[in-house]
Amino acid sequence: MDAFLAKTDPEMAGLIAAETKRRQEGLEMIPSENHTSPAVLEALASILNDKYAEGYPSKRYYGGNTVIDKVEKLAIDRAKKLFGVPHANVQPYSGSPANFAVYLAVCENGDVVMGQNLSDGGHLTHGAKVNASARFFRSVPYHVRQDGYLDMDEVRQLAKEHKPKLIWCGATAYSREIPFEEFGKIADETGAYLVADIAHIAGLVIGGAHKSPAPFVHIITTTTHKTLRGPRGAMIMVTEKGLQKDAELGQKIDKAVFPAGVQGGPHEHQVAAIGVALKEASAPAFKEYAGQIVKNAKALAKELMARGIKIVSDGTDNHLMVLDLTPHGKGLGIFLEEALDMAGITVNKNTVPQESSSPFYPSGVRLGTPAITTRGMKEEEMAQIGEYIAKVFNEIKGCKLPDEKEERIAYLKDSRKKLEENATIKEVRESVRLLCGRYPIP
Ligand code: DSN
Repeated sequence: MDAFLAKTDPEMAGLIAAETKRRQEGLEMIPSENHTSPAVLEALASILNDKYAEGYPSKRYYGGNTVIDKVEKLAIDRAKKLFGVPHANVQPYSGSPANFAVYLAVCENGDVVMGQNLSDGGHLTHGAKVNASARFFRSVPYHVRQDGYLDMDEVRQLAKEHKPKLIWCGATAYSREIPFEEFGKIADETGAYLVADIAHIAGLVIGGAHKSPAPFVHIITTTTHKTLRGPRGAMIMVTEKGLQKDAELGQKIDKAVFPAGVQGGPHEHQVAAIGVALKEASAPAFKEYAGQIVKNAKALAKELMARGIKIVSDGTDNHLMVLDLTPHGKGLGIFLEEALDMAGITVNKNTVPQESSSPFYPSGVRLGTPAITTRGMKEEEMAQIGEYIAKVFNEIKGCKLPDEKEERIAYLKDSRKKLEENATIKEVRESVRLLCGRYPIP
């Protein structure tokens, strides 16, 4: 395959080669990313890309879908078995359209919806102010407590007061186990649909490293490319509990994905690759992988805290952690993200609970272990990586983000220049390169 691209489009082939090199020589620690297997990528780059298949297996609006029907059915059956659910839709292009389809399936314009507040670790599509979910529905956000854990008393009180049609549980920057059972009780008490968005933890759920939401919620959404280690894509599943609440829920979800929602023809190459990822995730080795992700995250958090870095909720139960840099000044996330990038460690700046700065200049950094665990790294390497991160952090902790916009841009430009010449960061970069050399990406 590579040989064709190098001939027809050497410029693009060169860029793909450069990104491969970057990923091989650096530590990918954005917790929503992973390194997919060559088998998943092979399915993704297959001839299935060429087929239109609007509709669902045996109910298509185009001819020539006998093979495609089998592909989609196989992926659906694997999803149902692995997650223990009676209904699965594997067509969502990605997480945001999947979540939007859920709204279309169960809500009317103006209904009340509840989700975890954005700077408390929630996702944009769970009712964040800037998102369509807050434009078409009345969003009532819930929060984490001062200790960084979900405030379930607040969730119950808000649900009783506002009677939401739908409650989201699941997050994008939350390092503790999601109490699905308690959410389930609150939804039952108030009559709401409960949806678990397990995009971040799907692989942990399958691998037994996080409790499954299936017995407690009505609907589960997930992307397929994070801890699940598949292609970019998403799934929506309806649980037994969901069908008990509404026997038509499966059909409503399917209709909301297509034709009522934001999608047209399904990406069947992506569906096939999801099927391959689900098969990989059903192997015993995946259970070990999921367990190791969590062990690694715990080891890394311990090392960072021992080196004086504050972590929201003082640790982690899953694959990620949010470093809270507020004690050293507000808006430092961008400095640490950029300095770590220079050192070959890829993370993302992130807001922290009770954020005192802004989403573009937040006071935290989010990082995690799914991708580095895929490469085979274990606790020993986590201690090393913790040391590297702490060393880089020491180089930026004196930075001060100016309040004025123009001043900020000039200050960032200047600090970038200084960091590029920083001897400690250069030294860490070299150590990272050596470490990565011992752990090839798949
Ligand atoms: N962008 C994803 C993440 O990084 O968590 C969520 O959509």
